Amino acid sequence: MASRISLTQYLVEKQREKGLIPAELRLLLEVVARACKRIGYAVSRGAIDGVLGEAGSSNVQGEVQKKLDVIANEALLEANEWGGNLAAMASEEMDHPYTIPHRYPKGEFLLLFDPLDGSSNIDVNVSIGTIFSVLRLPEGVKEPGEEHFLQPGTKQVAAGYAVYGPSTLLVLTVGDGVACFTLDKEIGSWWLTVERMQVPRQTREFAINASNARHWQPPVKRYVDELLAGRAGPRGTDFNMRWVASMVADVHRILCRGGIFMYPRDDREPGKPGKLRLLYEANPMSFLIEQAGGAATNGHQRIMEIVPTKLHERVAVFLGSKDEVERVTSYHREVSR
Ligand code: AHM
Ligand code: MG
Repeated sequence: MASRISLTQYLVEKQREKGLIPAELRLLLEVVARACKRIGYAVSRGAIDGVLGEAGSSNVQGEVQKKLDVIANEALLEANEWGGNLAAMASEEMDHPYTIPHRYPKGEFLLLFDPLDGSSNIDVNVSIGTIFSVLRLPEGVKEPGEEHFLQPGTKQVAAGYAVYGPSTLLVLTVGDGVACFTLDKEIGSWWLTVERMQVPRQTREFAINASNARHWQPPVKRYVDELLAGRAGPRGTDFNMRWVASMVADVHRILCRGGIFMYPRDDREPGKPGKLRLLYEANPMSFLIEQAGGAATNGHQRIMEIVPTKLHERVAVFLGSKDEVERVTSYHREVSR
């Protein structure tokens, strides 16, 4: 049997050979990966364990929580609170950050997550996932508060996601490229299955929820109309469209074969800058995409350079193959000029 590289070995090598990550970060990532195994297991049990359907509660953004949203959130909190590597955690499903209970030692990292992304797909057996991001607690801070999470994405020291699909995958960056691991459910190990994911610069595939087309702003309309015009239009080629409605699944496809993912700001609720959350979704995905050679903007600026002003901040997202992200961003800039 060809020798395989496990997640542990991959991380130990990053720590030892390249000095890229401290031991505490390695341990933290292993715990996150373990929690993802647990979540993947709960997801796979579905109706057998009665975990489908609504939990009967809402989160801070007023969205109805599914039972599995709550289970996944708990799994991440429980797995990560005692390890001694974290100062606090923040989640899409919790109003405020979760500080590490006093009975456990505190570490220097902050963990942020969307415990179960793709809520509309939970009950219909379509791929969903967990997205996470790791920041460092600013130096000198003893008691972490909400304000310490408000760091731009460029400060992330690690980010990744798990996809609960036909295979359970973990896609990870510690700032040295993007690696993909596949869960071997019999043995319980994550095996390295793609060492360096690369997003092709060009693409002929795009992802957007087109049911919102009537609310789009002019630069997005212009860009998508040009794609839809196909060979006869200004782009002179036919484009294909895909929309899973699970960001993890859409981004994973783009990491595998290219494409552009868009969730723009639109005119439905003019005060709301997009649907997706900057800290739990846009930043970790932007870090991964950039590490794989792609680009990510909010139409005007690089997502990872946005300085957040609140924990649950939302943002417009254009990410994926560089040439396409640059094109749609330039259409926005033309309008603002
Ligand atoms: P969620 O975190 O509540 O699941 O919402 C985020 C999801 C993304 O995974 C996906 O890209 C998007 O919402 C789909 O939105 P829509 O249903 O409007 O197409
Ligand atoms: Mg989400």
